[in-house]
Amino acid sequence: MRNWSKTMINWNLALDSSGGPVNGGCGEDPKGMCSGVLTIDGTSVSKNAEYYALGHLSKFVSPGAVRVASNNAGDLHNVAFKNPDGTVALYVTNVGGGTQTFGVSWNGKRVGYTVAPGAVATLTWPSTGGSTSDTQAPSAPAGLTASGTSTSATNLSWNASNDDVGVTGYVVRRDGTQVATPSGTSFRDSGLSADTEYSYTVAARDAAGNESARSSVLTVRTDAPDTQAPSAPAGLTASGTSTSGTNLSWSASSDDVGVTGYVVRRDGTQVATPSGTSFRDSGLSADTEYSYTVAARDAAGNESAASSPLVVRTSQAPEPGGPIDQTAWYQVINANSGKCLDDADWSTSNGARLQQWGCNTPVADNQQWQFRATSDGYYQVVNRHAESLVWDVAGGSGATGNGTDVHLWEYAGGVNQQWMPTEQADGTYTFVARHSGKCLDVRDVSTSNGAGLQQWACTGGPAQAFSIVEQ
Ligand SMILES: [Ca+2]
Ligand SMILES: [Ca+2]
Repeated sequence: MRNWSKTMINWNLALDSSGGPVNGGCGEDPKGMCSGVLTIDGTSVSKNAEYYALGHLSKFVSPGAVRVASNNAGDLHNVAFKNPDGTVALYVTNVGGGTQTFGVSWNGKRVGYTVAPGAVATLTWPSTGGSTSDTQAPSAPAGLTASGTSTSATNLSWNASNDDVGVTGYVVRRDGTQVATPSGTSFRDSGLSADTEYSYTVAARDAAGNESARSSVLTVRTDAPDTQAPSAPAGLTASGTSTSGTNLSWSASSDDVGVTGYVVRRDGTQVATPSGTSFRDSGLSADTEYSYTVAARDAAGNESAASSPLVVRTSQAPEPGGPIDQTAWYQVINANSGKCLDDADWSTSNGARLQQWGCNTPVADNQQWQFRATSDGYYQVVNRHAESLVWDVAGGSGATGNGTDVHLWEYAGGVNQQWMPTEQADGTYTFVARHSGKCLDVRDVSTSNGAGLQQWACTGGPAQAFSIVEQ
């Protein structure tokens, strides 16, 4: 069957174990030349290769089938047939002594299979709808049109073709070169050059590979690039300006194609690219002037001239004072432990420990503190027993790490000796060190007498919250 034969005859249905009986015609070695579908040895019946060949081929290869291909892949001898109904059968036999695994690729798909030594297998594929007898090409596609053409792409569409069996797809050619084989009646061609003419044709194909005549040629010219910048934004204004932020807004620009967004610059540096006509700038310093401009952009990257600059001055920080009376003395009580901040051991020396301790009754001087304004909302915090000593982050202005000890030291104007009290919604305060921006914090969230104080990144937790009680 592998060598184009059109039929196969097995002479012997059943022979004995020595290949007989024979009546000549089997050559010198009857057993080597004649074999039956079955071998009968006493009461034992065994099936020979012919048995399986007959079974597989008669079941899967129909009358009128054509041989497609055949090869010997090592010990795997094979032959494939295409049946009149379009189905395909692949017959494989393993003539070697070991198990063989193989793969078959067909129509873009792949299948793997394993056959034991001496075994045969038949793999079949369904009809693709094509027929070996389809020799008629589809009709040429009509109605080829382009839409949505941009500087770099165009959408092509056309009317479906007809075929005696069935159209399976189309071939799109740009300037005579195939660029796509869509199965449907449209295709978006992209990656084109701007302001350039392209000629398209489309042809239809059927499953047998017959290709129709090409459609009429459609010429498409891509758009010229957008080189015109939008108009400069007008009406730049600021509102809601605080100590640290401001809301900018402006009037929309216009463009020959379309504005896609804006560029906001603060003191000449780009800070945002909003798509709309407003932006809130934040993270600003208090009581500081900033100069803003806004420009518009289109999709091609053309940028307009800048708007007229707008100068915004942020608000001043709150004046020292507020709810804190600078002449009063206060207990400072941790919200987590309920204990009072305390000059440990009534020390009057630099380096004295700042600790928490149960609040004394009557209130002791070493548990009373006064807030004395320095500048910009910061205070030095003075102990009543040792008025020269204030809360001080150990190590000076460079000591900004989490866990750095806060102790008591003579006030010398250092930024590590100044604290900003900020009242929370529940009436407690956080105290932020001026040099580090970190919060006064009871070490290890302790509730014990003698626990020390440290600075730590502000968390909003109760170990960083304190109530102040005026004496
Ligand atoms: Ca056809
Ligand atoms: Ca433009």
